Amino acid sequence: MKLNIGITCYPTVGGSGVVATELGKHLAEKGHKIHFISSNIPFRLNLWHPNIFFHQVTVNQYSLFQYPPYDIALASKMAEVIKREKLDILHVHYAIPHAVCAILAKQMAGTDVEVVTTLHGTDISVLGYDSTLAEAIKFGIEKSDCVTAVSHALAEQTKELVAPEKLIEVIHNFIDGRIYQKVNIDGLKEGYDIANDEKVIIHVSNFRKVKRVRDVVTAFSKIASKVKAKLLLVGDGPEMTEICDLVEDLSLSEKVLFLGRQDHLEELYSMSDLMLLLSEKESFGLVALEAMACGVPCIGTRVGGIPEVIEDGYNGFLCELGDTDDIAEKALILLQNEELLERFSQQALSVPGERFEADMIVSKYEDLYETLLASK
Ligand code: GMT
Repeated sequence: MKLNIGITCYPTVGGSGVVATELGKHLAEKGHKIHFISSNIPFRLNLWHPNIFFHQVTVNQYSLFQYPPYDIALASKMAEVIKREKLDILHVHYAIPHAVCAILAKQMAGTDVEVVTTLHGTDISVLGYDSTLAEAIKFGIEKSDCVTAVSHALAEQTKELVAPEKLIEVIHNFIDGRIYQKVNIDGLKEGYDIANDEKVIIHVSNFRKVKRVRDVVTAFSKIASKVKAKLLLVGDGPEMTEICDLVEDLSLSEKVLFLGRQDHLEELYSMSDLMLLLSEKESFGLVALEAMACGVPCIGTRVGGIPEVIEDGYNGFLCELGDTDDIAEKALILLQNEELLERFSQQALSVPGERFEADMIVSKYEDLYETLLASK
């Protein structure tokens, strides 16, 4: 059955936007009509396809309003698209504000479009320290027709914090194996002035406090005191200045490359030997999966959904949050043993295809949509 599906996500950089956009692209390739409804074209929507449409939400600023009413404008645009495009499904990513807007839009439109909400983590981590949105998050979850979470850890945490009267189905994230694979990196190391015998460690994030980039740099300084290595820091965000200062204080300026936001991460992963993902909150850890698909073992913290992605002692290691001694020790076990590093790299390569393959995960969403529509 070919469906008309609306998708709303945060269009800026971020794993949830990546997953929502990739889902839309894959569904379009399978013949469904996909309507992205958002404030901007999602940054990964870099593909022309006759089944993909984009509906922009614009908010006018009137002096009467102290704050621009974005959520109302979004709900209104959703209602317009639901009616005009006869949407069967409206799939939103994040309860706040998207699920709440979708529920309002469904009422405005007066149709029986099915609202599917996928939780990616920040709703729940925000709730952990700020209860002002608690009722809205609970409402968004309970009034959606179906709710999914990107990891078992997130589903459990949602149950504990929100206690919704709703079943939360787990559908893991996925990556496109056509993009994330080991690619030819001839000349790339040279381009970055990295010697052939130097190990490359990579960290990719939005440099928020929860990503603990300080721990990445601290662990790297311990690693670099034992092996020749460079650290690639990819991304940008609020912690950047502090991290630059730390790199200087630790006299690591020659060894740390700040690459900022980058496209074509598959090339950077392909020249890396190890990824560090040392977050204090992480509902899934999409970057670890991307890195593994390019043959990069990962060291991650035993936090949130990370243990559902990294298999300790098989394609990487799990460490306790903030234990930079142990993290450095585990990294050195790999970096000082070529044979082991190669084995972990091979084992990492097979993970995305086995458990997080795009077609398999996209089919799970299609099944879920069809079940919902059949139960009407
Ligand atoms: O990690 C972030 O700060 C970005 C955030 C987002 O909204 O894109 O990522 C969340 O969703 C991703 C896709 O499901 C997950 O891979 C990330 O683990 C999750 N981030 C957190 O839980 C902190």
